[in-house]
Amino acid sequence: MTEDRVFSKLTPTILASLKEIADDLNVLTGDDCESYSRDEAPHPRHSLPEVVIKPTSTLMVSRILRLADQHHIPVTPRGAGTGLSGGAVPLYGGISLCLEKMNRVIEIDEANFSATFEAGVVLKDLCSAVGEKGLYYPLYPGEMNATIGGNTATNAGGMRAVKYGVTRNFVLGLEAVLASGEIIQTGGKFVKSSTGYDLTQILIGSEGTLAVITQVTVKLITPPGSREILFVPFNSLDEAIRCVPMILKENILPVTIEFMCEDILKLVQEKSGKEMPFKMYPAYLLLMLECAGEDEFLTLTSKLNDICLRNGAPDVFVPGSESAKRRLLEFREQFYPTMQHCHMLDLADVVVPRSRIADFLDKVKVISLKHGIDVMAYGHAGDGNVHLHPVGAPETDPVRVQLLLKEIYSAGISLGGTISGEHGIGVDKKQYLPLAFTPAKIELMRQIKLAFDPHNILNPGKVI
Ligand code: LAC
Ligand code: ZN
Repeated sequence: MTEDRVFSKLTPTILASLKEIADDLNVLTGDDCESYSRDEAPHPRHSLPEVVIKPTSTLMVSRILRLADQHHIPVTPRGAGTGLSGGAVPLYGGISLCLEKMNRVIEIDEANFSATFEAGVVLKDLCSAVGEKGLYYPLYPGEMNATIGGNTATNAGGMRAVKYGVTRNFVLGLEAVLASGEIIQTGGKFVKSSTGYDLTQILIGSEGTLAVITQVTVKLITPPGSREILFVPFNSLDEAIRCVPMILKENILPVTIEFMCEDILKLVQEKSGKEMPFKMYPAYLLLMLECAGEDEFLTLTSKLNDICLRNGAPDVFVPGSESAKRRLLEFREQFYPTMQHCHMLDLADVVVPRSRIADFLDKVKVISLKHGIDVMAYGHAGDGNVHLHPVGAPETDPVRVQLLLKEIYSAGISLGGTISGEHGIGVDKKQYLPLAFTPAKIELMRQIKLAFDPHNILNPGKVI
């Protein structure tokens, strides 16, 4: 989409109509809009919406969109604002449509192992609601305060993708509102469908550019057994990464396989004032297993122990108590919040076939040296999703960082990967999309966008 589109400004008359639709109580203007001008992306672009509206029903969303479409007012949908690619930044002002008040549990269907939630339900509440019925939603994109609507809009992934996949693998159906105000239902409480184009899947990951997701129906499972953790040190990152395919080849499917280096662990120690519970080594794999009982745990641990020691691990740490496990996971969860205060210049979340992570990281090392910019790496080793932080003085020329990132993305693509594994394109990675997609594919995406949103009012300036 071209950047020179002209949108209408909100007039007092339109604002009055919006207040009539949404009720004064759900409308913010002026300084109250400040925190809706950004999300949690590394270099947030602040762009103030002219108004923030917090609808309380799908019908309200529909009426707001119909009005916005008629007057050509841009609408930026938003959940909890925890996105990392600038997807919720209202680039052209207009309406920030925040779905946080649409937070009702619509239905938990125990017979069909499914549940339907309004888009503003946060994961924490989703999990406890299904937990009360003895059911379980296994995905964990890392932020329990994120909304299920936001997770769906970005196709959030996270640490449990090795075993469970990503959001699109657990969404069965949606209710969404088109730019015209039309309300549509897609999919349903069934796992099979060969009935035309899959509109559920096209809306998942569309980052609010095609429709506003108002309800999400998810698949559920029964709660897994106990969760056990192995924390495996290595003398180099290369050795750690090269051990991952060896584990998977042995037919062991951990929930999580994360990789990390001592640089980031030391930073977390320093910033949090908390000691890492284990001796420091240059690199680690963190493995999480789900075990039906003690016997399975012992069998898997002994198998994993052998594989890791055979592949260069000097030791295997098993945190014994629940609190030791929690402490380790908390260390991992502190990576991004810590990096936010450590001269992070950007954040990439390239995904490559998992067997190519080591080759990818070798290439990143060469690119980093060439550009004279350090790059810190950690991420989801079990599914090939690598997080990279170029780091340096805040005054580092952004053009240099962009050139570095362009080469990093190209390297990932050349190994069979793509630009974003889980954070989305938003606005921050839009310029790199042509590296991954041919003009014909981008044109196809434009045509899809046009079919859903002919006047381009939905999250303009994002993705394409
Ligand atoms: C993580 C976020 C940055 O994996 O995706 O910590
Ligand atoms: Zn991640």
